[in-house]
Amino acid sequence: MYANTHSPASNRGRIIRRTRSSYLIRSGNDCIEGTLSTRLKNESGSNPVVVGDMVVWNEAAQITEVLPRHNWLSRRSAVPMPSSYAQEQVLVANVDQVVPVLAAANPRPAWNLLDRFLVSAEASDIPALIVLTKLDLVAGRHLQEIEAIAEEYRAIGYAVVLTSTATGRGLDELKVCLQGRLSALLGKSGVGKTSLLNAIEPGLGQRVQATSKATGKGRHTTTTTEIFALALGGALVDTPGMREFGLWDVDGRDLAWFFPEMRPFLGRCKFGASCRHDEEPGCTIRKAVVEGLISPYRYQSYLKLRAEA
Ligand SMILES: Nc1nc2c(ncn2[C@@H]2O[C@H](COP(=O)(O)OP(=O)(O)OP(=O)(O)O)[C@@H](O)[C@H]2O)c(=O)[nH]1
Ligand SMILES: [Mg+2]
Ligand SMILES: [Zn+2]
Repeated sequence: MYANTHSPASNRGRIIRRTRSSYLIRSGNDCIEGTLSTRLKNESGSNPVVVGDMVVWNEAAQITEVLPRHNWLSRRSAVPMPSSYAQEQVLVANVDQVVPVLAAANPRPAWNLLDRFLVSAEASDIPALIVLTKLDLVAGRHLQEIEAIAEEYRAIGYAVVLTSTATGRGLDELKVCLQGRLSALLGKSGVGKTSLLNAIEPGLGQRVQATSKATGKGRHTTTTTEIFALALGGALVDTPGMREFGLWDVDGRDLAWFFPEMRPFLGRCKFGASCRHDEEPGCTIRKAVVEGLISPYRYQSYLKLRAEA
């Protein structure tokens, strides 16, 4: 149904889905299918309009303007090419929180990928909520390990929810964290992002698919980024699974700042701001790792990202 385009207030809305040739815009209770105006098509940069953007369209249902973004989450373009040609890929804009999702098993949790999401969220000034799901698949020592790691992230200050769509564990707690907010689910293929969406909003019935038995890898069941409104208030952005997440526009010198547990130690290294917190003598960050004040795993993530930045 087309909105009344004569009233200036009505031709504004939010991009809720993007396909190859068109954009689905929600405005109040209406959905409008729009295309890009010639001016926006010619705009430099690869992501003039992304899911979450607030836009204005004209009588021909052409998007003519993108309102300034409050925030956006980007990664380095996954296309393999010389890094000098790397491009920014904006995944989503104007969200209230990002929700990295990891499976306790099948596929195994990718903690470094989680740290990439967290650093990127910190750099974009977007709060993060960590969801560990498929908890029904682990028991005993494996379960204790997952719970211990969850505690480490809580100690840093992140909210962590442990869920299972098979048993219903943690879903009520998750709902409280999602209520009234626009939250973006992020994670590898097959971790259970769409399953969480379906569990929270049973009417949706979005397609999910078993991970490949042979490889344990996901099958990329979700292929488009889309916003789904939640009956409890707020909305979820479901995204296609991501295997890689290269940081975009994060200066190596700022990287430690985006590990919140490192902040209290910054500025006190012997070599001051030029310290890479690697092998330098008198490094307060490495000292904090040795003293058990910073998780060695998080520090390894830091070093890995530092080498890339
Ligand atoms: N045992 C168990 N299986 C789950 C759980 N959540 C999801 N699954 C299964 O995991 C598989 C993948 O789930 P999806 O929800 O499609 O995963 P996804 O993250 O959306 O994957 P992509 O769309 O490819 O990114 C499906 O077979 C689900 O039934 C869970 O809590 N426990
Ligand atoms: Mg999915
Ligand atoms: Zn240092």
